[in-house]
Amino acid sequence: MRKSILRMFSDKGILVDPDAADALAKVPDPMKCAKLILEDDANRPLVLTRADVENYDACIGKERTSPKTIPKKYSAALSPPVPVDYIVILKDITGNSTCVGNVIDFAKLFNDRFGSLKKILSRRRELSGLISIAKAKRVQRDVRFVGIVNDVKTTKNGHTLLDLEDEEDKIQVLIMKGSRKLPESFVKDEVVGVAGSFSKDGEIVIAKELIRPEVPMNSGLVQNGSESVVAFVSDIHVGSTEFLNDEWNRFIDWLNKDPVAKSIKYIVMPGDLVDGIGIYPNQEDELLIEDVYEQYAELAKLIGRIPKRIRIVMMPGNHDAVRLAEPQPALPEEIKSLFDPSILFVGNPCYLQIEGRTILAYHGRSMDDFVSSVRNLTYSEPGDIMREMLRRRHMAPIYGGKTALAPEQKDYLVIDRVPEIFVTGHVHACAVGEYRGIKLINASAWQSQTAFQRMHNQVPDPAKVPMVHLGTGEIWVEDFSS
Ligand code: D5M
Ligand code: FE
Ligand code: ZN
Repeated sequence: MRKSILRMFSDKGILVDPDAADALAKVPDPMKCAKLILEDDANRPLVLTRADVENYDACIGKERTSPKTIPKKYSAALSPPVPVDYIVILKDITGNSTCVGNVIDFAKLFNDRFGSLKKILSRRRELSGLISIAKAKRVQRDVRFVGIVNDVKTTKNGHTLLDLEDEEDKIQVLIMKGSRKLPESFVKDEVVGVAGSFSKDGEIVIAKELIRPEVPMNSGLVQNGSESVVAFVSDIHVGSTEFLNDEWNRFIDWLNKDPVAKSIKYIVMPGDLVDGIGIYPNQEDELLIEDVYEQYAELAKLIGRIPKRIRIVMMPGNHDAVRLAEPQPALPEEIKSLFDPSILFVGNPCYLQIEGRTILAYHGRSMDDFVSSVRNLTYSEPGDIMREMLRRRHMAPIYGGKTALAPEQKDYLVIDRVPEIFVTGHVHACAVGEYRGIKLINASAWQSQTAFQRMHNQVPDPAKVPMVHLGTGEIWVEDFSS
């Protein structure tokens, strides 16, 4: 048994650490566990470790996705042929925040980010045999290492110079101008892998390859028999004078009457549910409802007309009544209590599984920082920005920009699982696309252009609803703008 399992790994070019072999032998169903690991192309390791084995809940007998273990509140039997109808929260800061008291310790956050992304990078063949920066400096040969970007400079000759750092040392890496295969745009605090060789004086490393954590190539959703549709409704901004009441009502009427809408079983709302108060200077001039509780009460009223068959997932954004620093926990009890108890409140970002599909939902505040740091990224093409997040396996790498980050001990903005659907809001655009098999969605808005957006020449694309069929992966947009 042990031998045949080890052979399964070696056939795929994966080495098995002895500790991992022991762990595998001890799981309730070693063969099933091995198959699970081998099928998980997204996370295929170069060397299988004990941690890899223990990472799979199904291996260690903790099946989170089994319908039996799902809290009743979020599960409801559907008539056949769809066997189950449920939502599972896979990862969320809510209830797990460790930012307490006044100890502000960003070191733990960045160590966790570095560790998680290094783990992803260490599975890349281009980085096999990677060593620490300190060791690289000692060996002075062709080296491979991982670092977090401390600074990015352009030299007077137009080359790029990166200051990289790991847990114990720092190094400078030179990327020659025009070198093909090497990415050009780096942002502060992203984690990259380098393969390169030392300069003659042994001071800096000339990069031959720069490796991003990246998401694996895959060909998209495999059909799963679900007949449900999930709709994405972002940036409602209730309370704003620019809230699009008529368009909203048109959408709700459609949900109630149109036969096409019958298959919608879930609505995910990725933040900016209300306009809030004191979010930007002179916001009062653009508020119809000046009390934040009344804004949520009005939202509850608007949502009350959504057909009861639809499960709603609500996430906060930068206009909502929770801490601004990300990851943001779910809305507090006093606000939840204004809503129907069937609504599921989650944090920002949040990994969800709906009918077996992994969905990563993030409001998207960091898109402001991506647009100001990376050439060629614009507010009108959020899909491009989301692709940059996936390449870096991080939703908000840049520290010190507009996106406030909370000093949690774990970095919840790392994209450690490969989602099947990735949805954002914030930029009030409507975009659907795909990157390496992952559906990308920016879920429009229900607010027309604000004075601020007018000033910055930002043109929203409101009152659109992107939808995904969970069974087939088909994706389309319903337009309620006129
Ligand atoms: O953000 C809606 C859109 O407006 C989003 O594209 C960012 C832009 N926006 C809003 N406020 C600012 C500031 N202060 N700086 C830069 N860009 C901004 P929302 O979160 O709905 O206000
Ligand atoms: Fe918004
Ligand atoms: Zn926003």
